[in-house]
Amino acid sequence: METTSYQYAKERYRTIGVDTDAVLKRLDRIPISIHCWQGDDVGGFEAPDAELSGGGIQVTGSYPGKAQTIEQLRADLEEVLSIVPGPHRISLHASYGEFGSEFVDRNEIEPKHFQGWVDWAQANNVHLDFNGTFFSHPMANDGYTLASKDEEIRQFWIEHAKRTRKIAAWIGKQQGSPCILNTWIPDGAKNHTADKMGYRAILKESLDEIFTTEYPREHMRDALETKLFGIGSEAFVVGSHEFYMNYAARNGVMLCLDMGHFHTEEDVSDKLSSILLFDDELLMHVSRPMHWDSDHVVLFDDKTRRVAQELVRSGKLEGCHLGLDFFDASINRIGAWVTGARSLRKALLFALLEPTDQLIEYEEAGNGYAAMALSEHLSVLPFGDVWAEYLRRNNVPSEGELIQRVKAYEQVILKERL
Ligand code: RNT
Ligand code: ZN
Repeated sequence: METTSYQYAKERYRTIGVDTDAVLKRLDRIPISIHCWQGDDVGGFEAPDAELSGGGIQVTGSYPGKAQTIEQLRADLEEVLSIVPGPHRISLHASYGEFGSEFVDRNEIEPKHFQGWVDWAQANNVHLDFNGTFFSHPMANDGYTLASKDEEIRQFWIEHAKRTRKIAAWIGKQQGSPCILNTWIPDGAKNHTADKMGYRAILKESLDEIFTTEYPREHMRDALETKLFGIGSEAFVVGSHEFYMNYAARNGVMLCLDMGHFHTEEDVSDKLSSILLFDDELLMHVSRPMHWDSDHVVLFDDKTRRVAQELVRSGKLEGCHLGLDFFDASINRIGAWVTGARSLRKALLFALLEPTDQLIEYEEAGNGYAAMALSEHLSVLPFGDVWAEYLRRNNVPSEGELIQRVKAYEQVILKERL
């Protein structure tokens, strides 16, 4: 039963020309891809003592209860899926395969190592996305992978990349939904580099080789993730934004924009219309950078709202792929996951509740003040009641129930892991 507060909110939005019921239906068809790596601090399951090393990502915090096995990670993900409203996908890293007791190196991974995940995904009514793992590996220790001048290292990672594409296509075919494969490499240097051109030429050559095999679009799609800098690659990142913008445009590959991969003063949302004018799809890594690519839990803040707004306003929301990318080990990891995923959806709802045509009309009529005043009006409409109704329809905990719900799982399940 709809609450009276929702009915009141619906009426308020109706007066500005927004149909909240239609918006809730649309919102309920937008998948958010939940990243597996928030659950175990990007550790993966290649070796019991695998450690995150090299390549500009770092997890801080030691909150108890992190998933130590695939079974635990899946249990945690199932708990998360029961708390977040709407459709979701799960984004897997190659290092999260089921390798059993044998050591399977990155250039040896095969579809069979991910059969368990495909079965699990099917049982849990989610589709999978995939990522190559080009870090936390001895072959990545000197800072270069696909752009390495060492032919053995470069070939090793090319083989990894080729296999991730094959696995992604295999996953997509089985699940009947294209598996989005994101490729991010840490390549770069701490100090200024004389041969930037040389390294970028090598990366281009590696990518050309990797992309020679074509896979059906219904099975898999490639995305390339751009970056400004990382820890240990402060002076030079081979796969910069400009590099991949050009590569993607000329080769028909999708871009992946991570919100933490730009100068902090840059407005990432402003890039979307420039990309989506020429492309119909894009992968977003929704994150919350603080001072740098810090991978904080996504919140319902200005940056997230602006990205959501631009996706909606561009008219290409449905063609874009929304992935989360953060890892906070300083708080309850389930809570981090849940709040990040719910905040992004909240931002999407907020964006969908905007009477965009009216704003454009005001702008075209030269009435800049009206556009400004309407935006301010939107900020005080009963958005929370529409969100609460969405949670109710999806049968997930309300905002007020969240703390208890996360605590209960911690007390029963996470405690056992100590
Ligand atoms: C790193 C990239 C990349 C990773 C994940 C784990 O800066 O953002 O997306 O966060 O692949
Ligand atoms: Zn990312």
